[in-house]
Amino acid sequence: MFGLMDVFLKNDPLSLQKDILDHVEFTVAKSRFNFDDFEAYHALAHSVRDRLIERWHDTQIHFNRKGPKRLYFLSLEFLMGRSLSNTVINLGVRDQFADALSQLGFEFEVLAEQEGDACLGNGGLARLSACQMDSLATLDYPAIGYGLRYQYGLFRQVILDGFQHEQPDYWLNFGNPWEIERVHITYPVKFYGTVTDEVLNKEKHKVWVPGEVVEAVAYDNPIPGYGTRNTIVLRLWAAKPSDQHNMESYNTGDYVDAVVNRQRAESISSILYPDDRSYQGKELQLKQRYFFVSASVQDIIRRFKDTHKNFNEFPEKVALQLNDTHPSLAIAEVMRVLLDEEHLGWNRAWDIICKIFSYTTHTVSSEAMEKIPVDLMGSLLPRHLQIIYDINFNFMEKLKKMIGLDYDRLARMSIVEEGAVKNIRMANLSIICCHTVNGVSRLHLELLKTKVFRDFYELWPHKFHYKTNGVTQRRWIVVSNPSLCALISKWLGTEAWIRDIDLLIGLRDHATNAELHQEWKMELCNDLMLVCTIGNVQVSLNAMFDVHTKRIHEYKRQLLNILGIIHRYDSIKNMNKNDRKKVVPRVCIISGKAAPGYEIAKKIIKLCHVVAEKINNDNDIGDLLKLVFIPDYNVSVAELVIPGADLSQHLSTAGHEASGTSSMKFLMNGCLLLATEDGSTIEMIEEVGRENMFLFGASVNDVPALREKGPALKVPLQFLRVVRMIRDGHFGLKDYFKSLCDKIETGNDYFLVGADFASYLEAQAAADKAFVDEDRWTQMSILCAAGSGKFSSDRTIQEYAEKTWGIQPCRCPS
Ligand code: 26M
Repeated sequence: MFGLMDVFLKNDPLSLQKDILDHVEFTVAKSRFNFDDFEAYHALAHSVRDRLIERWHDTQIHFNRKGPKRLYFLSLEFLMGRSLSNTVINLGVRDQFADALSQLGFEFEVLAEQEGDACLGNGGLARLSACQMDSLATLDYPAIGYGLRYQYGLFRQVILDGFQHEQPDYWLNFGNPWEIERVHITYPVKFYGTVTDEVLNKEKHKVWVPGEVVEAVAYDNPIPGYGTRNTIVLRLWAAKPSDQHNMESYNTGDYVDAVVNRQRAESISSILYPDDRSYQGKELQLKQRYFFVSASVQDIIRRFKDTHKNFNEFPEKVALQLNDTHPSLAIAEVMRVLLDEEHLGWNRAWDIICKIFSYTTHTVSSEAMEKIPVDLMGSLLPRHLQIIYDINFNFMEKLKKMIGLDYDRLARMSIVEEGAVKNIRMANLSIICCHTVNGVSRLHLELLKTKVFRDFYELWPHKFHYKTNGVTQRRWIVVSNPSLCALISKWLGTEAWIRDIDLLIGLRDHATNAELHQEWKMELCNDLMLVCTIGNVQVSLNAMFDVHTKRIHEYKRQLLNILGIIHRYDSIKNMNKNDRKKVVPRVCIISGKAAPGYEIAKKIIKLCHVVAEKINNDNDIGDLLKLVFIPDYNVSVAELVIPGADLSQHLSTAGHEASGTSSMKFLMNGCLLLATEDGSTIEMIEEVGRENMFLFGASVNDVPALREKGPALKVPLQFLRVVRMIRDGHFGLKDYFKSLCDKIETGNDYFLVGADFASYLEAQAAADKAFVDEDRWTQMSILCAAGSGKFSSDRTIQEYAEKTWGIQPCRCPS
């Protein structure tokens, strides 16, 4: 008789070698005596995947046995990056695999480099989803993530002559060892058609007769927890033609055309839309969202019905989290299923809806809130439009009783926006139907309460909360900065902080310890990887590595950084030899993608390149200043850049960044922050102390008055001078940059670049001053890492679990 342990895959070097070689031979189909790095990576990944599957099965069996309330996390975007290193670390088999590989003549790190990024998302929101999945698994929560399996991830950014070009990211080209195709888990998704009334058992029911049906197939991506056997799943849907798809065309005889037509169904899940923060109501995008929502809802209801005879217990077993409004059609879809397919009746169905949905918003401006044209919704999803109208009618009636006939307010709060084009406001739908609305930082909630969602806050103050964002220390320290990870464990005397981030604060006790300082400084100087990634620009290792990486957006003010760099360049040029000796050498790194249609953002990228060209080729400046733009910023680039940064910049105009999460990754890695008091930075000040950061700029409360001043606003002479340099063609292309300069002209400068310039330069000077005092800098750096514990996604997820979702850990025995 086998003991349970005997049937598990073994992790000793010999067994691992055998597994890898078997996969070389039988999965990759290469000779075990002759295979290259890429083939070795695939065989390795498959051996790791076997171990993932084993744990995932155990987890599923355990969850099914216990029957806990489950969280369903709905997000249109997940930025997973690479999986190999993260997986072996979470499984606790990194060193065993590395040993096995070295005996086969391969280096783990080299093989890990073979993997491409999974970029199924745009930016902050999408990477947050990935971090949260890691925390859900690690904290043993019974959760399932749902998303779309786009064939084309976020566009690749290629820079040609300093201009951004977009290229398709056909990421599945070389196969994806991390997914498991579930050919038998498929659901039909309906579109278009008409709604009719039918009588069943003497009761009237709506019946939706679709005009098109597409099939959704599940692809499962296991997500392992760290320090636990629990492994949860991210289920991604892909579209394929359905056998019911447009049957008519076959009967009309044109077989070939009909088959070609069928193939078009796949386009629904083919592309991730780049974020331009203004939802354009494209038909294919709406189709994509409903496709995602419908497949996920069918899967959730099927799972519930497997073990329940009726819906009485549904709210006790199901929590649905909407990651922004993108999946908010799920509200109407669950309502439709409960009404039209389960025949629950309006009141019971509505009662369930109000108990199961929660919503997190990731934006600060009402302009960025999603709207769907009523006409579009009516044609694609006729039944859903009816349901949304019914929800709105009931809400409006109730509202009139509560606030009276305040027509302006009623119009603002209505789900339906009247006007030249009628729109459905997805945020209003979400607030009305969800039990909880979360912001992503304390300041963000304040802005929601007082501005964006004020009317709703006054009506239902109890619905509004915030959960400050966090990031996972597993990926952002353990995977991406192994030497810092070892150092932290050594000084804390334990690795337990990897699961219990609160322990990090223990570093504070050693903040002035000379021995730690020595080791920490070595760690800070560890910029080599970063230098390799910036390639052909020669830089000094003594320089301060100053990093500004995130999506390019006016509100994030990369322009402020570039103007600051021009000012620094200009100042050095005007210095005598003696003064130049006092300049702290800088390597400025900027990286990020601009939305393809966002012209100003693209000009900012070009400006960065022309300025870099000028500075980097000026021999008179030498090592004192370099500017490098790293193309195609993604998770893997971030993993290289963040550990090597000395200073990072977070320059959003106060009140515009809902939270910001890259700052958290830098902070954990002991990088100092130069930042405005915006988003989650405000909470960082409380955790690490103002004296350990370089803060500048207008605060949220100052911003309106500054904007009000218009042309009367005072801006410093240095600012006028650097803008003039661009206007005069100092860096070439003066006509091209004119519109960019006009945007920051006094009176037109919405994001207050000019107003914050003087204070920005002061903060930069303060950073220079601190950098030359090595002990002071090292101590600040230690205190930043020590104080970063609050910004772990473990804390965020625990708050969501306890306060919003009402779920409990369900730990699989190991
Ligand atoms: C919209 C229309 C069409 C296609 C895509 C979009 C779209 C996609 C993502 C719009 C917005 C999207 O994300 C918003 C976002 O990433 N917000 C960021 O969320 C982070 C996590 O909460 C915060 O830290 C950032 O402050 C916030 O900007």
